[in-house]
Amino acid sequence: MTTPLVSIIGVPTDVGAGRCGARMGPEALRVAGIVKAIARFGAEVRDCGNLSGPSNPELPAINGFRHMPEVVAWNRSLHAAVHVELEEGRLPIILGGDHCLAIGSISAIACHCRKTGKKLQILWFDAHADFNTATLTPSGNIHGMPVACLCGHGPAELTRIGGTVPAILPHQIRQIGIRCVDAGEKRFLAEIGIEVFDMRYVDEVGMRATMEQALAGICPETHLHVSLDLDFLDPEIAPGVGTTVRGGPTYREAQLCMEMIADTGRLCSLDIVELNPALDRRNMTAELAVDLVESLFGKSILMRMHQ
Ligand SMILES: [Mn+2]
Repeated sequence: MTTPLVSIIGVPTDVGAGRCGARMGPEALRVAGIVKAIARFGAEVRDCGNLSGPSNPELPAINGFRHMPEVVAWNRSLHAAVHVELEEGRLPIILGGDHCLAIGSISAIACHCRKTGKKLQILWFDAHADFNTATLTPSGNIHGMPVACLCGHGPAELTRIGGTVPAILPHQIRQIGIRCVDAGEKRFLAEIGIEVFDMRYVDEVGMRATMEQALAGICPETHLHVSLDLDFLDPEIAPGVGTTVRGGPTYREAQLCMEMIADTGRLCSLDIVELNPALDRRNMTAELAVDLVESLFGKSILMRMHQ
């Protein structure tokens, strides 16, 4: 019987976002009880505290990117921190922070999978595809670009953080809950061949069938990474994010996603990003995130315990 080893890494920054506040995300998730919630299921949880890095200069875009040096600095240190935890056989949970941080976390996870011969599969829960580039994006906010960067489309400072370009291949990522994509981004996504289960699809076939397809092909060698942008959820239940989009999944649909992931027993790393406590109501979005994490861990940890 092995005890799952979980490491929590806080990354208090919003340098990739359009509005400030996500830098308070890690503390709000701790206040909502994330450490205890995971430990309850028999995991040994190590809270590594918060990484440190440059503050948010709140400047306009330069050559199509806002805060490039700061985004690079945060992602480099996150890459290193995730690498250390994976080397020790631990399951890292990244508390963001905005979604630009997925560049650092997923590039480290991809390196680890290449080294250990594991098959990386990423589930990207989001209202947005995050597949913008400097030419496509009007704002230059890098939290709208991590998927493009990970697939090798973006500035070298970001695409090369993990050493291998591209860090991941389009077939390794599946997106769920998407409902806000601009025209250029849509064309690019289709061209690249990323599998997108948008809200129209969820409406038509239901969340269970959607998740069955999103999880298809998972095997004992799979390293399953979940990147959970809290704007995936309907703003009625999750108001504490910077870029709300109406028409997201309900509480039960989101719980079903997490439970079906837990059933696979293959969850090996997790990002929880875009929580903005300045926009939240009485920490309800943080508490909802903790509820979801409980579902994500309850069952998968029980399965690991019987291995
Ligand atoms: Mn996102």
